[in-house]
Amino acid sequence: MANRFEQNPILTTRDIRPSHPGLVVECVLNPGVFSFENKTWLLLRVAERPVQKEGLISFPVMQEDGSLKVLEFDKNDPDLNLSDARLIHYKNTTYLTTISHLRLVCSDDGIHFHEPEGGRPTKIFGQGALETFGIEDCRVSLIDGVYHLTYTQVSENGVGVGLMRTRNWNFFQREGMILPPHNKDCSLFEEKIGGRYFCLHRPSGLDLGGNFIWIASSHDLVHWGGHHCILQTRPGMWDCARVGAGAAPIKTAAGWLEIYHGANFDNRYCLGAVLLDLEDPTKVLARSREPLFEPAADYEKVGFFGNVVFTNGHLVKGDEVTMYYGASDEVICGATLSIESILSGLKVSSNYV
Ligand code: MAN
Repeated sequence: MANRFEQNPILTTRDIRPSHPGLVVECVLNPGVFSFENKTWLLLRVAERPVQKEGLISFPVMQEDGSLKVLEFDKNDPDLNLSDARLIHYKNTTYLTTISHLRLVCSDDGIHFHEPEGGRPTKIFGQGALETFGIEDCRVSLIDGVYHLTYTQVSENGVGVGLMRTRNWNFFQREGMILPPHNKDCSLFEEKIGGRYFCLHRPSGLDLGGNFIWIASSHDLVHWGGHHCILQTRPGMWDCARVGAGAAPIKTAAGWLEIYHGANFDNRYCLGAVLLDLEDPTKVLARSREPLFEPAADYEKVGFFGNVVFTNGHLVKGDEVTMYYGASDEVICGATLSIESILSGLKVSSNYV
């Protein structure tokens, strides 16, 4: 159903220059995608850390003045837990092994990407107390002629959703945190429905509830209410541990089509589809029983955090979705999918929500 680009992976850590001397790019992943000035653009997530020294683990955190401070632990410290490549647990505190910022690259063919010419700013860093551990996984939605960037803000205060807006990719209006912790995977619908804006988002329930997809509405894209939980995890299935929205929902005659990620308890991340009612997107019409896309190629199975395919960006042209995705949390790949064939796959399992 999906055709991977022959050139995959299309971007690796070797293609990306570190943002500061002394840092190493460990992962380039999970890009937001948009069209601008007749080119395809990716807003990459670039994850970095210092060159690692023997016996130590070190990682940077951003201070409120924008400078980086490197924290360092002895790998043999009994209070240290490094069992997840993405995280450092030390006593009662959790840190990230890398710090991420967002980086712009562009392309004429959608396959070969390079830094834009002409002095345009290419790096977006975290700012302030809610982004000291970095910013991640940006969705880009074009709404009323303005690009809206919803992204994950990480700090010791928790993980939440931030919003920035830009018309020209030169000046960015930062709107701050729009959904407080624990929340991520926020994708905006690109038009109003019944006079209101809508978003999909993913709060995490503690003890009760879980990592489920919710929908909310707003009059200004900053203040959100009218919350409904629309998609839960499914016991025993590929999406039993967590689900989260991908890029902006795609408007089709049958409903809003959303490509979402789901993971099991082994942290194997696959992609599935869900169809929402056109007029009332709080109604789920259908959901994939089997994954639409799963880790199969070597670069999707082995890497910084293997067995992961994760998407938060695509372009749609007629029936074709060109989806960009992070593989193994380390490299960027592309694939094309047909909307018609996703929808006909959903028909087969349409009463299975
Ligand atoms: C989370 C996010 C993503 C990441 C996946 C897999 O859902 O932090 O950035 O790709 O985990 O590690």
